[in-house]
Amino acid sequence: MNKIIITIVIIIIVIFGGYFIFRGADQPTPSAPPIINQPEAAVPVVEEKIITYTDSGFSPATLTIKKGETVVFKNQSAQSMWPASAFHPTHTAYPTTGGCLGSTLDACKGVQLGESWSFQFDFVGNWKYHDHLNPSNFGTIVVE
Ligand SMILES: [Cu+2]
Repeated sequence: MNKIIITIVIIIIVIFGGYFIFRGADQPTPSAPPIINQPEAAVPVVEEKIITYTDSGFSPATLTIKKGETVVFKNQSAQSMWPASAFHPTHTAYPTTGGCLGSTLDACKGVQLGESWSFQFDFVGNWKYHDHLNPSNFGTIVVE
């Protein structure tokens, strides 16, 4: 008789114990709010449009950009480079004035190895340019 009572008590303990264990597992654990690790003001990332000048010329030869974007001409050649608007030697194809010889699309000096020169294109069109120091090297900026 005692064994039966003890067995029933053990079964009840196991059932209730299991009930409480599973009930506890079902309850969602409170979680901390996600930590947002971002600066308060998002800084717009401006993609650099780069043209590399090597001994074999400007690369890419034709670069397509959007109006208002800036192109960086990087000199990685053995000589100085002087990016300037077509056409050599007047440099008047790009529709601005006030440059050294014609339009403002003109570096106005030889850009040394490792240096760069940047120009912002504000007019839609196909703008040809060349190296004023070596006019056989040229390229085109397509502004859309
Ligand atoms: Cu020129």
